[in-house]
Amino acid sequence: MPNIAVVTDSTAYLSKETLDKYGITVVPLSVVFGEEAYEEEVDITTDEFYKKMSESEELPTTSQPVMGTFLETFEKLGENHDAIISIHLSSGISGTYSTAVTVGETVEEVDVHCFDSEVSCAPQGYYVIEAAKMAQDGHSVDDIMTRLSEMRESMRAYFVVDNLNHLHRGGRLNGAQAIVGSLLKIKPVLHFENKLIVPFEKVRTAKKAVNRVYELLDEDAAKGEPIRATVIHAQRPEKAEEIRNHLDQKYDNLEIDISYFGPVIGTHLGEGSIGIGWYKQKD
Ligand code: MYR
Repeated sequence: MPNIAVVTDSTAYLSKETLDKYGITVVPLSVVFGEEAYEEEVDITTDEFYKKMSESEELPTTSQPVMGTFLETFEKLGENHDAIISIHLSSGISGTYSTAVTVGETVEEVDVHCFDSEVSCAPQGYYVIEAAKMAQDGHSVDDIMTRLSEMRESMRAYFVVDNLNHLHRGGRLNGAQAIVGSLLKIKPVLHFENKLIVPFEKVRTAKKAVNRVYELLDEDAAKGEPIRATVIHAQRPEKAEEIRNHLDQKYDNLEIDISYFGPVIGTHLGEGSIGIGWYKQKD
């Protein structure tokens, strides 16, 4: 039975309980306030981060893990594993994946297989959990990588931000440059296309935007297949709970989680953002 280690980065925002249960290793990204860098959820909690951001005159920035962190992680895991699967946030919004690939190629002790989730947050976490479960069950690297690609076919993530300035300022909003002025006054539904964040549809109010995401979920959920969904929020637990209750009452083929936008992603989306992600589970 192969002994495969699963690595991800902190933007999957997996709970300690999940990390311990599946033996997942996390490489943290950081938020930077002025001269001070904080590894997210190591040096700064999500609550502390949003408080600090709201009080800070200068908005924070983010940084990906340095090569040395990946090297140390891969080499250590290589001591007692046959292979490593390293799953990261979309390569279109961060250099994390490509750093993992570069470092993975230099490590001699162990084969490193990197997977670009083409998304982030809890949807990325779903890939990580699936890979870790399969590794525990003794599946091969090939089987796991094939399943991750299959999951990507049905993975969806839509999100709505309270204020587009964060995304715009951080340079992570694509396909909207020409209309950004007018976009800043409305609430577009955003999603990933070819690894980049682009407006999916322009909607005038946050309520209409969330309703539009319900319609999109409806198209998939109506097929009756088992779906795992997550409501992701940036300091809006009540709203997330309301959406979860709504979805829970409407469908019986949906397993719904609540998750959050932690410091690094919160830097780029801002407080108040809400997202819904889902994928088709194995029958
Ligand atoms: C870095 O500095 O390398 C990190 C950059 C992170 C950019 C995050 C942009 C927003 C991502 C939204 C994800 C929503 C998933 C449902």
